[in-house]
Amino acid sequence: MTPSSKNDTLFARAQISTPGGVNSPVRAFRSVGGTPRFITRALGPCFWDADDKRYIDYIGSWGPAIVGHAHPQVIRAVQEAATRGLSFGAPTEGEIEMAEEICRLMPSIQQVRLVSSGTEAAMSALRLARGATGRDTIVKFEGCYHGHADSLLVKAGSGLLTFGNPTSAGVPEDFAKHTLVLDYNNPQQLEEVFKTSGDSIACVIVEPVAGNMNLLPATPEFLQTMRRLCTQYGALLIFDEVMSGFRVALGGAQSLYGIVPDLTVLGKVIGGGLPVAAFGGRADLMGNLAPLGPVYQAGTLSGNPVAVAAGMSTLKLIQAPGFYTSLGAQTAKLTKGLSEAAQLAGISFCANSVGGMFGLYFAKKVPTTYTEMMACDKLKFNAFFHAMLEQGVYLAPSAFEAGFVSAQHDDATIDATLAAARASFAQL
Ligand code: KE4
Repeated sequence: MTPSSKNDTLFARAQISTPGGVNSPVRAFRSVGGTPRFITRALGPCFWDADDKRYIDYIGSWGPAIVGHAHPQVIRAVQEAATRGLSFGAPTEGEIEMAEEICRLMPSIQQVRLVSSGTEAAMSALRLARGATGRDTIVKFEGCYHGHADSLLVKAGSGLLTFGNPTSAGVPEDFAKHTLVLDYNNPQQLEEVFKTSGDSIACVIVEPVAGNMNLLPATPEFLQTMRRLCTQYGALLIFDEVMSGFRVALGGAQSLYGIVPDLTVLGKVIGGGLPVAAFGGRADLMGNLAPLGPVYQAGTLSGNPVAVAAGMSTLKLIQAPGFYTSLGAQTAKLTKGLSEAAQLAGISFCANSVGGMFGLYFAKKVPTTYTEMMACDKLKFNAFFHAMLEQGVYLAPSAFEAGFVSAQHDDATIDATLAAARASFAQL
């Protein structure tokens, strides 16, 4: 980074008034080192930093920018909505339209409630599962992230049952002890745990295509076992599709795997870049929510009309004929090209993709478990990250995050990325 960089100046200034200088930790570049880029504007597949340097963007706001940044139809929808007022604290027709669209696109969702973040959606889904079943124990998987609600900031504890230990200060042991943390893609372990504790399990929450330990798709057997055991023991299956929803396919991961969850958590794409998230599922479960039932959940800005306008406009654009065929093809072209470039440079590297999300691994083979993922060469990734950044390509600033392609990442954009990769791999 040149000493005169405006990013350095802004970062130094930001750290005075905001912890770590950022409003979400991953943005601080602490995993990869260096100075975060302060973005000034974005368009299509690109954004520009405070030094007016252009980057091809592969985080897309961590998923929401699937149609590309500042899409004219989305911007127009937001502008039109904003002229009618920003927030009313009263119901609007737009919320009905979004709820109907989500239910139509994801048939497992018979009723849905809109909220403002994925964290809020996952937290509410957990409370609903506990309220509907009268049980306290929840099951999650190491490496999956479902937002920062207390019950979910838990890592595998010691011992077979792996009762959780907090991953964050401020989470009481009494909260963590109700969270079982198991191994992703380990159906045998799941079977054992249900045999001993199944009757006390309120729900299993899983990212069906995990994107928060880098990209790690579930095996069909893992999800099928989960579905069977939840049904058998009266536990609820919650698919956290905040990242995979409308990203890996129009119907989300549940449509790819043919699994019907009891509840689904959504976010990111359904807001198109503005704060919209949601949780929904079987109507008999959703009927437990206030004002109908005993499970309380609320939000001042839930279903915000301007945010819903951005989300609805995005949901319309992703239903264009061939949208996912093209998105998947472009993403596969990227990962194939990166693997070829690494091979040319003699670098141990592989890549994977599902729909419009991808994973890059400095390893000999694509990881299928959390342990294999943690064994990937993080230092090599960090060096590659910075070499690409200098070349004007912005990857996720962590070896353990997924990447995202938008509908605007055309052949020229992918080819420019691959040229940057060839130069970057040569430096490793
Ligand atoms: P938010 O509260 O950040 O809107 O959503 C939490 C969440 C829930 N579930 C899944 C599967 C998620 O991926 C997320 C958030 N994803 C991260 C990306 N690793 C958001 C980026 C950030 O934390 O700044």
